[in-house]
Amino acid sequence: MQKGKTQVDSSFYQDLEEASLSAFWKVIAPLQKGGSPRRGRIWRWDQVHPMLERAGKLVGPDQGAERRVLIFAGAESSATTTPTLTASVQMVLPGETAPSHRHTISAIRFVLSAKGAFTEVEGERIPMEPGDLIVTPAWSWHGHGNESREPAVWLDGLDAPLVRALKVAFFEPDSEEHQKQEIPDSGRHTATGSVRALGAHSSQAAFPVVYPWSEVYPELQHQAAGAGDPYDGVIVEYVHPATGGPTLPTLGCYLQLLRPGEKTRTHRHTGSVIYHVVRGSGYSTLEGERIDWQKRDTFALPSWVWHAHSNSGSEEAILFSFTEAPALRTLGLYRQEEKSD
Ligand code: 1HN
Repeated sequence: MQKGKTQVDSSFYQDLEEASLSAFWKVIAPLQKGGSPRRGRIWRWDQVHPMLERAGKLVGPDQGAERRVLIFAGAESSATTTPTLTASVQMVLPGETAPSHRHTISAIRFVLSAKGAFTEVEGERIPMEPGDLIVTPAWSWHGHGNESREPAVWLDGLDAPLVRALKVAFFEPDSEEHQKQEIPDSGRHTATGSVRALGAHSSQAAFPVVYPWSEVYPELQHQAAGAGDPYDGVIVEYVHPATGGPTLPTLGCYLQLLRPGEKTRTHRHTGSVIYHVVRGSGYSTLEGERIDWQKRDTFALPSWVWHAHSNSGSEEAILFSFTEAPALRTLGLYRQEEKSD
């Protein structure tokens, strides 16, 4: 064969198509580039909150909506925030219940406001307090209720797009059969988790875990006395209490603090990240684009995008975040790069 550009007559490609075959050299270039989105996105609370209030008047979990959830819709689809993660806000009004169901999609909930509402995971009621993180592992029954006088609002985080892409999404609504099932252990079996500075990872067992704000925040403050991380400021990881590994096999959760004036260095890594501003104000630079944020805003960092964070306010800034990076680590697909600036 001649060296240089391949000469192939067009009937070859037609015949290939009819044989359900495709030529590597015709299709591979875009695949090698990866093709993930490069732009960050932000959902500002002053736009999200009025829409949630309106949804509160229009639909409810008791009127067939199953859950009153507004999904932060990213560039790829209206049901996903990044190609691998879904983030949403959910509101349960006084007296409402969101029926129990289970799915192979794992979820985490970061509570924004609640006084007496609860999530029920595997038959156990977990009361919600602002700043708490509640974990519903894959295939655990979970529903929500609110017997207080205050609306309950939280941020949901799910690995839904990842699970769907792997074609392993299973869903089961609540049933009389499930209702009748005795909970084998009448004692409390929800574990209370804690945080640690960044470290090693391993796999884990599946049971509900709650990380109370009252335990996590003091640990973050304790870490704030140290130097912090050049790329993340002061950061702690929500670790699984049984394994010391990530929050879930597919989702890692973090709480980070940027001290007034603190500006992190720029890096990038595989794994997208959803950030929620718990406290304070500042900005992040994503692929050179500045995104200003303040309390209760939520923003998404696509995979492999250069980023740095800054606290431009005079108080501490606190970001809650979650990422599919644990799944990537397990699969040997995690990588990072530091910018020499
Ligand atoms: C879901 O099951 C919940 O159980 C919340 O509260 C948000 C977003 C996408 C898919 C499933 C819930 C969700 C969700």
